[in-house]
Amino acid sequence: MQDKNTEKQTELQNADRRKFMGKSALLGAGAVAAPMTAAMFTSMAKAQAAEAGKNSPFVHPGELDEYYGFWSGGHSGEVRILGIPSMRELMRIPVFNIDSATGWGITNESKRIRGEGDHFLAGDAHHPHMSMTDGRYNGKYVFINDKANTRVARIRCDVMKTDKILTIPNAQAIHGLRVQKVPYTKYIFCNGEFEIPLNNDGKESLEDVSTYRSLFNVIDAETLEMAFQVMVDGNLDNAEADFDGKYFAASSYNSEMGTNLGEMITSERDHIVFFDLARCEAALKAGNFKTYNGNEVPVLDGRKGSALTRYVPVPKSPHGINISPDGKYFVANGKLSPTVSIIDTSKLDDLFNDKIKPRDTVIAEPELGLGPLHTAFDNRGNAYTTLFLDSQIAKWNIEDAIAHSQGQKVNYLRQKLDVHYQPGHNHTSQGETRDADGKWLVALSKFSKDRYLPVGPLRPENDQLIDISGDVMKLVHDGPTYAEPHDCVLVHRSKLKPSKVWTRDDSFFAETVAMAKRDGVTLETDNKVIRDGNKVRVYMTSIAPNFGLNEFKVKLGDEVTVVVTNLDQVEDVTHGFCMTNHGVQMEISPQATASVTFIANQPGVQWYYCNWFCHALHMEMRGRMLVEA
Ligand code: CUK
Ligand code: CUA
Repeated sequence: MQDKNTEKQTELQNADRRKFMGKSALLGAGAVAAPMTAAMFTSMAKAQAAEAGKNSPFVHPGELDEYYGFWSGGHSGEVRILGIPSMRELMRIPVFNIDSATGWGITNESKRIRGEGDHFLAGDAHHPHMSMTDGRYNGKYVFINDKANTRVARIRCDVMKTDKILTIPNAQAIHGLRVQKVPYTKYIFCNGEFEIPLNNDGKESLEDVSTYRSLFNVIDAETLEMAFQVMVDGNLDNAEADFDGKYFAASSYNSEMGTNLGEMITSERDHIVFFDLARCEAALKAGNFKTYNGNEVPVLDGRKGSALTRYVPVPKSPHGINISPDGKYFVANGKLSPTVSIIDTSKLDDLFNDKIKPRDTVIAEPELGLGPLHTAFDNRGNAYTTLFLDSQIAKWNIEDAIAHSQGQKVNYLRQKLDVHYQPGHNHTSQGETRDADGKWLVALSKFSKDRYLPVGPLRPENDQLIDISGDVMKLVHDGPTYAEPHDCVLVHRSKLKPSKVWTRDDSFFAETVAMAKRDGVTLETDNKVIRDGNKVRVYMTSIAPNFGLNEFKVKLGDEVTVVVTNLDQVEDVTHGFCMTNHGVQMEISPQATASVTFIANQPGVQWYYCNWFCHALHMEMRGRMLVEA
């Protein structure tokens, strides 16, 4: 067994696609006989070339994109906004990272939001998902997980800033994250991927893993506080919600609860865990929970045999779990099996009422190719599955796959398209909502290899845009991106109405406004220096190309807080504040207030300047701080 596992691992680690193609039979299952050969696909593709999509990827200068794409920035810790179909990067939203341009992690406002995790300078963002109403994007929030430091953050889509971050207790390495789709996003939920002792207090051992658990975490979307957690058997990976408001689902690749690779890939089947939301809420209300690690978060017991969960066995170390936009089917992606498992959502009630067995919910297991990781959907009954090892997207028809599994002679595979290379997630335009429109597919390829000019040993990833509007998928654009787009969502622009300037009563800087009030300062008019022991608060306005204060004095060792209020009303006239030689800078967008605190630890004259280009006299927008020895 160990040898076989080592062999599989070697295959997984070897990222050369050609080698995989040659040795594919070594990777489990043996039978990789797809219903159509590559040559047949080629001739079919040629015959249908006329039926390729008619979407134009060209967005000419001055034109606007049709979709907002929210991209995970992976281990850069940020979220990015791309325009689709141009694939232009429109904005970066710092979340778990420190950002020099905006002062995220430097300003007092961002430090408050970063909260107890402020000392972390890093993060690992994977799954950005927007809040929904009745299964449709509502344009309010985007949520994102931090696998590295077990956190979840929320981005406000009116100002496109992170406004809350929660550290999840009792769990480790938050991975899969999704939102409740129906009736609205009351909850978001996410998975603790790594198994740890439930009371993780240093009294446990590395040998005895019997107390190790993974937790399914349910969070109140509005307060971004923990609602409850559910203890499960096995670990948890990715997650998905139904379109009925009843069930959440999570995949488990390590049902073995192994602690090394060999142990983790022993079983031919792992499972998808389904969670009955109403039963979880009832258990919570009835007080059927325990608490751990000295915190008050209720932990429900959803291990095998519990009424709260059901475990559906699927092959093999499944990864992504995705629901079709008509709400009928969950698709579990086999990863180490060349198949996906289609789970009929209409059978889940019977499963929870013990009228059928878990495997009875799996109505088809079509074979697609090597390394299925994630599946996306159009609005015409087709699914698009990434094949990591084959470096392809498999387009297949769901109803045909079900008919095929019932013995009908139908070909469910529609096309396999080469992507470059090794795709992880893919996502269709609005494909995780009822508004799936079947226009665009983005493949997030983990390797770019030869697709771009070489830039040293570290290469960009490759986000590829595919037109899926016709019968034939057509690759139309290569987009290099920096580490690392695990996942993205494509939201029609009609769903979003971002603010053009801040409103003065925004909660983002409300605490700074309250501080000014305590100091008797009116931020919109006053330019004042207030001394409070060795703390000095410097209040100034900005209006292009002037700061309200041209100079101020402090004493060596003072703790200085500079508060800048940008009085400009004009869209896009953002100012910056940088105090030279102090590692201090920040952005102040129109009508915003921002503040930063530092120690004046160098005697003499220090210039401060505006570092967001704002005016012909931007270079002159500066002033002096005298630090008296
Ligand atoms: S995961 Cu990266 S390829 Cu974090 Cu959604 Cu599947
Ligand atoms: Cu103000 Cu540049």
